[in-house]
Amino acid sequence: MPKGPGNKSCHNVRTDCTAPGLRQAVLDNLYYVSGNTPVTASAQDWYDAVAYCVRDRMLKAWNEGIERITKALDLRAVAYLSAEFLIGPQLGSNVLALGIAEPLREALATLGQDLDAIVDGEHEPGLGNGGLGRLAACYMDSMATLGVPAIGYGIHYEFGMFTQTIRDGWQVEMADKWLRQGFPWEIVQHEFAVEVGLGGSTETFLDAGGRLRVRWNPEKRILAVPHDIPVIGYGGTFCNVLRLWSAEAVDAFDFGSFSSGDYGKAVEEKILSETISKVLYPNDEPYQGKVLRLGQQYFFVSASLRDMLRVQQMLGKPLDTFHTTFAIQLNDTHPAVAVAELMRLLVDGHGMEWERAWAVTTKCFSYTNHTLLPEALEKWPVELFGGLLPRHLEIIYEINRRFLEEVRAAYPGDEGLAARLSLIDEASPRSVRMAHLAVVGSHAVNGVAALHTELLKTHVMQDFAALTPQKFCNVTNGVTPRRFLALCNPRLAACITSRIGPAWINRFEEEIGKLEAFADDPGFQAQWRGIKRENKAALSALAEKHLGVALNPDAVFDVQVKRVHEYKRQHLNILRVIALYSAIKRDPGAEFSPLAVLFGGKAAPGYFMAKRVIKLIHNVAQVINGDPDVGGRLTVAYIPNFNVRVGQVVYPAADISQQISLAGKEASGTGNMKFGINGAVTMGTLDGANVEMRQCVGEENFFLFGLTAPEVVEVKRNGYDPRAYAATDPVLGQALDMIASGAFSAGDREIFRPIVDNLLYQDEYMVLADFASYMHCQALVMEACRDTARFTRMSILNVARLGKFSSDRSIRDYCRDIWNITPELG
Ligand code: Z2T
Repeated sequence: MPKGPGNKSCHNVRTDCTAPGLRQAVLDNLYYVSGNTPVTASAQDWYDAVAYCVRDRMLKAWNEGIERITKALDLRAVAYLSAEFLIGPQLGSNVLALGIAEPLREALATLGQDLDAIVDGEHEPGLGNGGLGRLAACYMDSMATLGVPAIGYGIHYEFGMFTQTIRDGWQVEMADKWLRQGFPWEIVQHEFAVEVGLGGSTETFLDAGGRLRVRWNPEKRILAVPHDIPVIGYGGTFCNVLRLWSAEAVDAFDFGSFSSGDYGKAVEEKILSETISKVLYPNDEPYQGKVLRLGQQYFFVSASLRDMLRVQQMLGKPLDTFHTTFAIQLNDTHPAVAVAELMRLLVDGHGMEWERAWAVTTKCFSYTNHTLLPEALEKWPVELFGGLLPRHLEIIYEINRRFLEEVRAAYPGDEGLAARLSLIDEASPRSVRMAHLAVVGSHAVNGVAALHTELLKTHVMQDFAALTPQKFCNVTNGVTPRRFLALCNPRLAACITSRIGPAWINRFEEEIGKLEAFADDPGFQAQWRGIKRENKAALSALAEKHLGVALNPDAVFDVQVKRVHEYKRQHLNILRVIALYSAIKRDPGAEFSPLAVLFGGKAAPGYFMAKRVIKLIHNVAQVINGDPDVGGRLTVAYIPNFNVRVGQVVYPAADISQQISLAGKEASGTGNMKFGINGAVTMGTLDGANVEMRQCVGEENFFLFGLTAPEVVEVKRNGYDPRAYAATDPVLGQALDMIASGAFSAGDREIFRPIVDNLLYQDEYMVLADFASYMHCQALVMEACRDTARFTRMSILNVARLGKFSSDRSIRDYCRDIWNITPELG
């Protein structure tokens, strides 16, 4: 007879946060939720039992949070619309927010379980590509911590970002079925499901008041079902919600077909409907103009706006005050169709006059731009757009007609200007410019770093900036110090707290600077180095286990982890590695302090060049790691399947952070900040937020190299010739020759020819132009690393002076400059 956990104690099994109470709760869940006892429980059962126990303790704040948004008449909430939320593993961060790590650890220990092992075993939901999706998650964390009422709206993809495996040095993608083991953090809210239309046609009719109205008759309807994930702030009292929509068939089953024996057809509709939220598009910047992608965008946007209007009506507030209830943030142009959808809902759905609807709409929306790359700006051919969203195309034409009328009134005769500003690109195929729709429909537009915003205003959007300069502002990105320091680097966190107290965790900008006082304290320095070494040993253990590569924890760890893209220049990094290798080969006896160069990141599955760069890195690693002349002094490793979870192990172990994009190409970067607050010193170009980070840490604590953004423009204007650099720099020439001659491919001269030829004959991202400067910088880094006290000081000062890069500061900026919301806490 298995003995049930019983309920003999007086602990409240759902709320008690003492060790005995938590122990009882875990046992209860194991027994009643998973159907297990400690004897039969698997690792997954333990995880679930602990997760539900933690979730229970979030529900008070969670229910209060929902009530706050749906009951308070005078409250403005943020609706953060994003096609991606890369939230990362949930258990650890929720335990941290609730402040129950110690009693929970103790409770589990009495059951023979290790909290850290359970936390580390979580499979993360990969519902984003990279920076943009992770930023949305950091902002959700900060809004909850600062007490900003918010709903994150997105898509509940069945398959998230693919799992990257490496076979013979090549990236091989595997489907990520993240829901296979269930996801204890979400609550499905069927009662708030809404129908979303697609396709069909429009018709006009006269309403009861004799007014001409338009009706959209969609060809297809899909049910959007919300899955709610609580986002609890640090301290555990304030909770917001992430509401992710999944697509279902309106009727799961066509009984007509079923009865007549066509079983296949009976379920066809269901399958087609579910396709909408089936899979995340794994392209980070260059978008793919696929109709399914537009369908995904409209699907979650429409469901979200209808959800907001439901709240507005529940509050009994009139529709023309909708903007006082919600500040709607568009995370890039992926949700920009919301501008047309809100107009449709107000005008067609509720009979509001166009002008009043437009006033409400523009007061609601604001738009964040995340890239300057022209190939990443979304443009939908009108044919495709109108096929899926006929009414929205009409509405966009009407928005454009009125907008261009204003433009022409302000700048009579300037038809070039009107053409450049138009929401429609008239070049064939005619297409809808989503960024233009977002700018015209918003009262504020922001870039994500000072340089990026400047370039937006002077280049990509200069005509809009001239027309409506007051709309444009900068909000430099930030990252959450909870996940990316307190949680992922517990040793450093404890060390910091021992000197300056724990207030830095939710007052990072105000408090972390106090660390500066210890920058030259020898005892503190030794402790600091000891922690970095332990973190490196932890990463080495992981590399040993998964890669069979031994990393020496006494080596300098030099790391580049991010999506693989030519503009991020992983190939510049590997050229540097090859040059260092050549130097060792030339003089194997010369002194060379141990260096481990680590890479990690996924390439878009269809990105030929990026995939070849991954292969090149692997081949170079194989040659260098196996060369007895090197003797382990230089090691190269590729960490597979880089994601949030892996990042949490990598950032704390880095000495040097590689942020080497061509100036003017990386909008901000956020990995740079995650490395920095964990004590890595940046080797980087004057790009994105690097510029501001360098200002904060001081130029002597930042390894700068490369052309500036204006210099890039200048060199290109004069006709950039990459071959000239290869011909005049022997180090560069030799590194390229080695690749071309097959030194890293067993004599095969073809496999890497596309990379070498591209560099020599095109080199859009000016790898060769920046190479010499990069190598010079490398020498300075090696010199600095040899001076232990100096390097440790640099590392401490990087942490102490990066307070600005907390996402709490970013959210305060949004609140003040864009949303007009006052945070309730902090
Ligand atoms: C993305 O991660 C970013 C920009 C995009 O433009 C798309 C994706 Cl998926 C459409 C990144 C930027 O590259 C990076 O510089 C920035 O830090 C990040 O967004 C967050 O703003």
